[in-house]
Amino acid sequence: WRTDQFIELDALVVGGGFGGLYTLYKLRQLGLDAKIFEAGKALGGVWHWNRYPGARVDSEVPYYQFTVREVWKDWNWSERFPGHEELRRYFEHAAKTLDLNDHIQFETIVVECNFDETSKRWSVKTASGREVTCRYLIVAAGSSYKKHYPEFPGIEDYKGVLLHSADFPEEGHYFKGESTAVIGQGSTGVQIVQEVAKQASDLTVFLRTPNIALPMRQRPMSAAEQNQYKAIYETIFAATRKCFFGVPYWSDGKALDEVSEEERMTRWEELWARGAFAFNTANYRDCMFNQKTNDLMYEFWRNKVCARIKDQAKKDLVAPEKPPHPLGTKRPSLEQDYYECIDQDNVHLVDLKNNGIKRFVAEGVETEDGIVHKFDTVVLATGYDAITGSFTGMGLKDRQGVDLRERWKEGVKTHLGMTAPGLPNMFMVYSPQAPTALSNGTTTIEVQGDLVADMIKKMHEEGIETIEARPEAADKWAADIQEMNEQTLFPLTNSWYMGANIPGKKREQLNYLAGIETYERVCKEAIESWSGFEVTKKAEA
Ligand code: NA7
Repeated sequence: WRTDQFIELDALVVGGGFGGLYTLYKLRQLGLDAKIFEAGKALGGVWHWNRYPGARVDSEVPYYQFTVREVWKDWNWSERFPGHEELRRYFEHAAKTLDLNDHIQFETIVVECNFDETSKRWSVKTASGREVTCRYLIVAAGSSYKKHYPEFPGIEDYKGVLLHSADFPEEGHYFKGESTAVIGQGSTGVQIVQEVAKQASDLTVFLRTPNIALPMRQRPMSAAEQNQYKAIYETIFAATRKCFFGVPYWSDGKALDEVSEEERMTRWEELWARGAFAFNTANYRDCMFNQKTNDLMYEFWRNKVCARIKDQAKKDLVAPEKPPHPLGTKRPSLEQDYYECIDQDNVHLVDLKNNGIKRFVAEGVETEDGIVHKFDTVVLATGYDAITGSFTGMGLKDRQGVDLRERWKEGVKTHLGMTAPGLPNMFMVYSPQAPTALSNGTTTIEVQGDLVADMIKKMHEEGIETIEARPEAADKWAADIQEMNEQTLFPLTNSWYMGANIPGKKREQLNYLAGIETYERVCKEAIESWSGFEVTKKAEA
């Protein structure tokens, strides 16, 4: 099928990251002729594109992997939080084990998708002019694909090396002895600082909002340790679907004011020592709802962090007395020695809130105080048009020929975070209005991949030709999410969870907020009776 010939598929999956590969596996298990189109040269999705030093996953072993037995039984990770090279090797292992390699076409970018009313099939065009048709179109193009390049004046005049974190040269970049800048301190910027501070002669961090980073507690993992736990992997994986965040961390169900200060401090020390996202996901049940509870968490965090920084000015910037935003309403990074790196003499902070970037010049960056900071290399860790950018950037047209980008301009509309009005037989995985960024990625992906396969199987069993989200169901799904959001502290923060990191993008909660277990249950119930769907049977077509 890798020829220039016109081909007809049962299903086309767009994207070769975790979401695409898992869905391909599920659809091929149903006996469908399913294929992947992937923009990159290899599998991995974000792990294919993100090659900056220190790029690693923030979900710990064993949660961030396929739960398919054939894949995990012979695979062991080297660290609790695996790095990007190891993740890419893992994708090769998974695709080989599941025998999927012959069904993936790389360097193939989808630029337009139209639904043909006569054949009831999608017609998909690629950047190279290729066209395929498919009965089912599955978009698994990722939450962090469309890079955000802020419009800094004069950036084209800069003569040094300019890199976006998701666009590093394959051979890497040698920072040793260089004068380097990093703009942005989201999860990516925090990871980069920890590596580059140890290599560059000097590193300047342009900081707009400090990251309320949590302790990672990285450690090596032996095969013996993992093999021992494999006996209960199936139980562990089942548990990931039964909890809110897709990892088995549970709040003890109490609100903060139901416990004594002593009990609280004991619990917080324990969560802190555990590392990963334990501190914000296994905390008191009101931590994302109650400002006072969240403020106390921040105070605990700040005391821990300040004890690790000697330089008072730096302390004031990365751990200010007043919280920059409620803890957890922006994606916290996980860090090992970030604050020690920030404290190094060769690391300098520029506080963009008081001294913004005026423009780029040939030698580097000029700040508003008139100082020109000279750099060999500038790294943009400025993030993505997250969660929706990949879905609205592939020329996906609805039945009226209107692009999804237009349709979602005034707000995202999906039913169950997987289907959308006007887009029959189109399914989304790792998508807007699903638990996507607020859950362990692979848990969300497997739940959605299973649900997509269930929907298609049910369609076959019931002789259904098309299913399509009803507009009123999509309105309700969106309204329910925004209503839930209003109960939380999320709206107080301009985060990419809220679509608020991209100028001009509609500000709204982009994630389903009731947790993975509820999400799966609600979706299953709706699919069972096709609630919220327009269903067309073959005979009627
Ligand atoms: P993020 O989390 O969007 O972080 C981007 C960072 O870049 C953040 O600190 C921003 O500051 C900063 N930024 C963005 N635009 C500008 C401008 N114009 N000037 C200065 N600073 C700017 O992206 P990441 O790549 O770190 O993380 C993406 C997610 O991918 C990650 O959480 C994982 O889930 C996977 P701000 O906070 O807006 O003040």
